[in-house]
Amino acid sequence: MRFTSVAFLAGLVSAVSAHFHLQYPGPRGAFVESSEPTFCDNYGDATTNRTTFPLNNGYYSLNSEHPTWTLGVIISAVQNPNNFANFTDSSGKYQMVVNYFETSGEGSFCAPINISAAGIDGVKDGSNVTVQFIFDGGDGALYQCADLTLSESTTAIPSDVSCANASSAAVTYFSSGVTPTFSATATSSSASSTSTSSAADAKAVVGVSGLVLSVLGGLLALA
Ligand SMILES: *[C@@H]1O[C@H](CO)[C@@H](O)[C@H](O)[C@H]1NC(C)=O
Ligand SMILES: *[C@@H]1O[C@H](CO)[C@@H](O)[C@H](O)[C@H]1NC(C)=O
Ligand SMILES: *[C@@H]1O[C@H](CO)[C@@H](O)[C@H](O)[C@H]1NC(C)=O
Ligand SMILES: *[C@@H]1O[C@H](CO)[C@@H](O)[C@H](O)[C@H]1NC(C)=O
Ligand SMILES: *[C@@H]1O[C@H](CO)[C@@H](O)[C@H](O)[C@H]1NC(C)=O
Ligand SMILES: [Cu+2]
Repeated sequence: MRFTSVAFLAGLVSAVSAHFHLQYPGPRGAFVESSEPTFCDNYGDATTNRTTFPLNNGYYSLNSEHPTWTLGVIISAVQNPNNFANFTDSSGKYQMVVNYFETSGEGSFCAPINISAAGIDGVKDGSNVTVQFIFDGGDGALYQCADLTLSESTTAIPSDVSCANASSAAVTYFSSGVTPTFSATATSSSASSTSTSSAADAKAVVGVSGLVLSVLGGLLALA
């Protein structure tokens, strides 16, 4: 139907400029859309205004501006992680604290995160850690970071933070350790702005592939 194809094209066009915003825990600095394809939204260094965040029963909240998206969360126990390698273990694997999953729906998304369950070295009550959210809504991998101090005794999510899902779409997790093939359409023009966050590092996180097909498939399914 003509209507369907117009909606489909509109989806593709809006995907070009839309991204995601981490709401809670708060990111390192104000959201900069053009920098989101780079390490930590191009905030290279850890902040000192860390969020006290639950070790066991936390929630994270984000806003998706894409209709279909993939998310994973990696963690570093380095005091000032300023490059992707600081989020890997001694064998070079990314330390996942939320395994990659796919879902759909624009707007708020708020889900549990149990940081201790990941069993990462050096991650315990009182640890300073950084979590990096890796999101792909069809225009390439996007990154936002939050610097935390973990606590066993803090509440799951502050009462003044909204925790709601805009959509009731099902979440499909990839198997543990599996990295999805992300869209390769991201611009990496700003990747050289910090020497510690090269495009090569970013590709190492998301894998190298031109498979926009799975994203197109998702959009088609929605249309
Ligand atoms: C930390 O401070 C920076 C700079 O003022 C601010 O942009 C950021 O939102 C703060 N982060 C948190 C989690 O409060
Ligand atoms: C955690 O980070 C804060 C602020 O950056 C720092 O003052 C504190 O000493 C750190 N704590 C530990 C256990 O490293
Ligand atoms: C963090 O990364 C830097 C740069 O690669 C490296 O020199 C440093 O040893 C890393 N820190 C830790 C604790 O792994
Ligand atoms: C979080 O994980 C820890 C360690 O696996 C477990 O003991 C605890 O019950 C979990 N907490 C929640 C709220 O799921
Ligand atoms: C949002 O959806 C996720 C995934 O289904 C779920 O784990 C989470 O509990 C939901 N959040 C709320 C606030 O219901
Ligand atoms: Cu986008």
